[in-house]
Amino acid sequence: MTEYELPSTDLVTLTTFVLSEGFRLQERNLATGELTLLLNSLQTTCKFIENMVRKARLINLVGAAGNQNVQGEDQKKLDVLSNEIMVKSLVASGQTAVLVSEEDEQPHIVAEIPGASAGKYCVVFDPLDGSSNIDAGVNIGTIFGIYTVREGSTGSIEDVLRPGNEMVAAGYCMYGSSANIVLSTGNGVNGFTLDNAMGEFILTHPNIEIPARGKIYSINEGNSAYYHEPVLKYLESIKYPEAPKKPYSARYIGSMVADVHRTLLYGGIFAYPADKKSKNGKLRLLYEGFPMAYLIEQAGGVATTGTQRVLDVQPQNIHERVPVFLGSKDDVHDLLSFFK
Ligand code: AHM
Ligand code: MG
Repeated sequence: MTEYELPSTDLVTLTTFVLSEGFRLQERNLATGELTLLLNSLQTTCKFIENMVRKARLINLVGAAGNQNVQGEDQKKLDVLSNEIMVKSLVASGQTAVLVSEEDEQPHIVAEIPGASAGKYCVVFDPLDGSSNIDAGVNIGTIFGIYTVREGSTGSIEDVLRPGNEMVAAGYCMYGSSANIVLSTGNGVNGFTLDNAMGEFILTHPNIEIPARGKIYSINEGNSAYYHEPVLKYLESIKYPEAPKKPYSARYIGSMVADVHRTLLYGGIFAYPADKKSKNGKLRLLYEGFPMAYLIEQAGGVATTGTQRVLDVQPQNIHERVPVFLGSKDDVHDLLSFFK
């Protein structure tokens, strides 16, 4: 008997995978090695943040940073540090033109940064999502979406005020019991697990397909008092179904990355709806809604605001919010039937 088993898939690292994806895109004249360089830079960034997250309690990186971000939320020390790591690394990659971060009010226009050389990609990101879970050691993550700069542009806010269906790639890294990068470059979704000793992300979840129906619903039900009728009726239908259907289980971590990760693998529905208190819900369109909707659709699921495909929403400003329902195709369609 062996003491351990290798992953059942071929041993492929994220670096190898990204390189071969790059060749595939090049064959279709869609990309040069620049996207490969950018994705490698993001990979390094995630390893760096992962390292900080793991050590946070030991090196006094937990707790508030003492300032607020553009949303008026208290920033944690790790939020601030993760943002610095992302911005520095993405600028240093030489492949970016515009960066939008949850933590910074204004976009970074790379061509305007002294000494920096601009590239052709725009990256929108939440450097460390799930702030309320940071100090408790619960799963958190980094979310990112990538656009190509518009033809002739050297980088401006207009390059990122575009619907998510124009993104060329999206992904997240979850910092949990293991660190996992889940990535799509528009050709399905693949998941990688970090081997800390080797410092390599290994392909462990090839070609993720979300089950057509799940048994789990994931929503902050503490907000029920504010929910609109369709959401309340839908929740009632899955909690008190007609026999022989069984009630759904509730799972809610409060970190979008972790809740979406589970939804991708197990199926079901994740929601942060609009309600009587927040007319667009809580999640941010550009760097939470779009990347996750992109991944869910690439995995065969559905992501909607209740009235519109999330990826088709036209952003008006970089920090706007969006109601989100995403997950298994059949579950989201059931939800949508209550909006008709
Ligand atoms: P954050 O970007 O400040 O961390 O907020 C986003 C998070 C998501 O990860 C999660 O889905 C949601 O906020 C949870 O909100 P709530 O605590 O209201 O349920
Ligand atoms: Mg966030």
